[in-house]
Amino acid sequence: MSDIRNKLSKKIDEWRKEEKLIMEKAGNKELSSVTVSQAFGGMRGVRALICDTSRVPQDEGLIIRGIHLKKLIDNTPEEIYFLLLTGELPTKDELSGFSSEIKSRKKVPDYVWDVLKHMPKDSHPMTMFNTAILILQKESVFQKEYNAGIRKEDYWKPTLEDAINIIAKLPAIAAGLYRMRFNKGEIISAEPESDLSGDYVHMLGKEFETEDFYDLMKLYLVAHCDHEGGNVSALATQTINSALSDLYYSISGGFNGLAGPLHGLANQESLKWILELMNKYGGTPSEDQLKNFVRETLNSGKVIPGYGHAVLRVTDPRFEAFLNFGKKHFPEDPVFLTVSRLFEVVPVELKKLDKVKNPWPNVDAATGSLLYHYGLKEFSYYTVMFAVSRSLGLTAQAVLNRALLKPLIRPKSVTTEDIKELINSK
Ligand code: NMX
Ligand code: MLT
Repeated sequence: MSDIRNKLSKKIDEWRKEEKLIMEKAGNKELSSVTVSQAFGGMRGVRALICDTSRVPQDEGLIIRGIHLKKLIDNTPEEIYFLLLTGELPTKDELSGFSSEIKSRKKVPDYVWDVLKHMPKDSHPMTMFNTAILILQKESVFQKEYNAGIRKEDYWKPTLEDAINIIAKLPAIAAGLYRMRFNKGEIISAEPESDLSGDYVHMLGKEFETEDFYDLMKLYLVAHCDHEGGNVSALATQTINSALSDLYYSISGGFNGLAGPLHGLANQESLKWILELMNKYGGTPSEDQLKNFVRETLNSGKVIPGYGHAVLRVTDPRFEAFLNFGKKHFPEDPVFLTVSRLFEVVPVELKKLDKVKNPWPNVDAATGSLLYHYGLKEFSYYTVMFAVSRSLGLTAQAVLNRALLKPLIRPKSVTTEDIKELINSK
């Protein structure tokens, strides 16, 4: 048994005991009540899920296993994954064992490339990515062991195997489909000894192999890794997973949600919108031009992509991390400069609309400008990178849910008639 399995095994025993005690002492305590407007309104603010990998206080932003993202931006995705899974950053030895294991599982079966090659040439990169994950489903260790009759207490073990296999393969799939979809030439093979960030950069293409782009990739993979349990992709993933569908089914389903413009696709939409703005005014727009464009967008009934949030009520610390990266490396880049200036203008305009609960930027407002700067200009690809990172959190959440023997997710719905009766009954 390698370190992570031993470590998790011990921790899971403790977590199970802790949960039993909690259920005995507080099983009947109320966490949340639900109003009619919450039921009609996307369950916003209803506290009805347990997620221990991370939490998102509305005035602080992402906290991973008790550590604020701000303190983790120099860590590697491998360290963050260990942290998400076990609740602790790895020691040097633990990291070396865990990283070697990931490295040994990188190989993507040829049948994945065969299918991707036959997809329509204009398929969205997220469609290609999710298809690749779904095709890999036949590799699921969980499914094989479930069919062989594994005990429920042990479900987390093959789920962890699926999780590590997925994490190890996704950079190669993501980079390969980038080259395929955007005619960049042959697919580049993984380098056995490279870490996740380095290998992803290497497989995207020679033009990206610089120290600065490596640093951006590392930050990108860390900052998008998890955002508690209630966001669309996390909720969808865990709901699918709760039916004992394996992780391949679960995360490809969750990522179909990430591919929506109100969720992860907002990074594509944000850069597209910024380029339209720059195109309209022929370069870096003035403050008045920015205001006009924001107002025009709002007046036409569209949202400002990259702004607002269902939980946060402050500037997203992930946005701040990316903004600081741009300020350090290329403050005068015209697209990045436009992003920085929009940060001064958009919140002021959104505050004027009383209905917007959070006028501040979220993670998706700056990332596109950074990738664009380094020549990764195909913005329909950006959500794939978000998904590679988010697979860390989603798979870790699933391992924990299996470990804690979480049941089927099945809330109760009511009809509009039921609500009308509520009115009549006062
Ligand atoms: N631009 C214009 N209107 C907005 C914006 C925005 N950026 N954000 C919220 N609103 C509107 C929203 O559409 C709603 O209008 P209506 O009642 O007419 O439907 C109203 O303000 C109230 O919405 P909120 O309660 O503030 O936000 P909610 O929790 O419903 O939605 C988002 C959260 C993130 C979906 C919303 O802020 C939004 O659409 N933002 C733009 C898209 C985006 O950046 N998504 C990425 C989120 C992060 N991620 O990576 O997933
Ligand atoms: C996320 O990273 O998942 C987004 O910020 C959306 C959310 O948390 O609701």
